[in-house]
Amino acid sequence: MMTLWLFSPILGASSPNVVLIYIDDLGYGDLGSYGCRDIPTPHLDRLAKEGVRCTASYITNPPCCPSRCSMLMGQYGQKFGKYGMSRGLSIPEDRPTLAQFLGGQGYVTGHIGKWDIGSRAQGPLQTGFSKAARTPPKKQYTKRELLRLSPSLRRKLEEKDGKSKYYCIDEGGKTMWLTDYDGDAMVDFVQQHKDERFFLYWSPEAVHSFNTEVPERLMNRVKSKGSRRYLAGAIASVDDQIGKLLNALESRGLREKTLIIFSSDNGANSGEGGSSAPYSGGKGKGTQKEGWVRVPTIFSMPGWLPEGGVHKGLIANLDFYSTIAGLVGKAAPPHCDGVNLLPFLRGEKKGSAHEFLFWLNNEPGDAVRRHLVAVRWKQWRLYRKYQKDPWQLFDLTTDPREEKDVSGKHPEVVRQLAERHRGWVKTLAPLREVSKEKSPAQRVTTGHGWEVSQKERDSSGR
Ligand SMILES: [Ca+2]
Repeated sequence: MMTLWLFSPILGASSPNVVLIYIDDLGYGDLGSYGCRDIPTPHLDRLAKEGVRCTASYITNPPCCPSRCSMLMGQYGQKFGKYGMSRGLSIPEDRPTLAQFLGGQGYVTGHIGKWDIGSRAQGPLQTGFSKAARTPPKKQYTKRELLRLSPSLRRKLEEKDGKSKYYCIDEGGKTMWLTDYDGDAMVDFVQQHKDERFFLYWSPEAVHSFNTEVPERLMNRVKSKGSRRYLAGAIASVDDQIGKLLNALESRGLREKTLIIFSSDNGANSGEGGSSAPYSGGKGKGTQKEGWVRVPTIFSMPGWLPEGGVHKGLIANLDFYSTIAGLVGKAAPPHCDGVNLLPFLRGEKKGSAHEFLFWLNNEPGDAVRRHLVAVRWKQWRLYRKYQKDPWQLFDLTTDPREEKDVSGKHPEVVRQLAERHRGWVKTLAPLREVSKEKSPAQRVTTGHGWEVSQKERDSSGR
C-alpha cells in the first residue's frame, strides 16, 4: 500500500512534512555514518540507517551567507549576482523562495536559529516563513564568572562584553545551552502544527566557532582529544536535538509523513579540529580543497525512501528545493537549478542528478583565500584559484587529498571541463554589489516563543 501511495499522484495530496536541518560548519568526516569514530552521534547514525546518505553532496556557494541564499532560492548564487560572501546582498524578489513556494502549497513554514540570508530588509518573515522562533536572550557573564574561565575563552567573551555565544536564558530565567533551547523549539513547532502540513527549517549557530564554551557534560561523552573535544561536544549536542525531533515525530505518528534533510552549510572548520576525512581542506586555510565544499547530507523518510541507502551521485544544496517540490507533487519553479533527487535516492534513476557542478567564487570584496573556480565531473575535480591561473586536475577516487595534479596527463579532460565552465559562466547574472542604503533590519526580535508573519495572522488567526 505504501508503494502505491509513493508512486501515485496521491503523494501530492497526502501532505508530507519537511524538516530541513542545516548545521554551520559541520565537516564531511565528523559524523559516525561518514566514518567518524570519536564522536558518538546515535540519533544521527539512526537517521542515516533510516534513510539515504549522500557521499558527493556539495555546497556550490560557500561560506555561510551565500550557501544559505542559494539553498533557499534553489539556484546558483551567481544566477542572482552573488559571487561570494557579499553579506547584505538581497535575494531576488521576482522568484519564490523555498518557503514562499511551500506557503503557496498550503504549508505552515517555520524557521529556528541562524538566518544570514539576503538584505537587512529580508528576514525570515519577509521571505516566506509564516513564523520564526524569537532569539532567546544570551547569558551575560559576570566579572567573577569570567575570571574562572580559561584565558582564551575569557578573551573571546570580553570582546563581546561578556555576552555568551552558546548559553541563553530560557523563559523561566534559567541558563540553558542554546542548541538544547533550539531543539525544544523544534518540538514545540511539531506539536503546534502536527495536524497541518509543515516545513521547518532549523539552522543552528552550532557548530560554528567558537566552541570553547561547550560544557564538560557534553565533552565527557566524546573520545576526541585536544581542542577537538569542544567541537565534538557541540556535535554531540546537535545529535541530542535530532533525538528530540525523531521522538516528537514518532510519538505523533508523523515520522513516515516527514522528510528530514540533514546537511551542513560548508565544510569542516579545521581551526576547531573539524575533519574532512578522507578529503583534505576546509574552512580557513583549506578553502581551495574538496573539504571546503563537500558536506555530509542525509535524506530520511522511512517507508518512502530506502533505509541504509548510500547515494554516490553528484548533488548540491540547491537540489533541496526541487526535491521538496517533487515530494509535494509539484514541478519546481523555472528559476531553479536543482534536480528532484527522489528518483535517484529511491534508485529508480541511476547515476548523477548533475553531470557537472560548477564554482565561481570571485567576488572582489570577499576574502582572497575563498576565491575558487572549479568543476566536478565523475571522479574529476578541475580547479584553479583565479581565472588567470592555469587549471589543475585531480582524480578524487585515487587521490582524495588532491596531492597530485594530473592536468598534464589528461589534457582532453581539462579542455572539455574548462569548456563546460565557460559555457556555464555565460548563463550567470552580472556581479551585484551590496546596497549602501541602510534600511531597518527585519530581524526576529529577542525573546521567547514565535514571531508570526502579518500574512499568517491575517489568514488564520494562528
Ligand atoms: Ca558556515
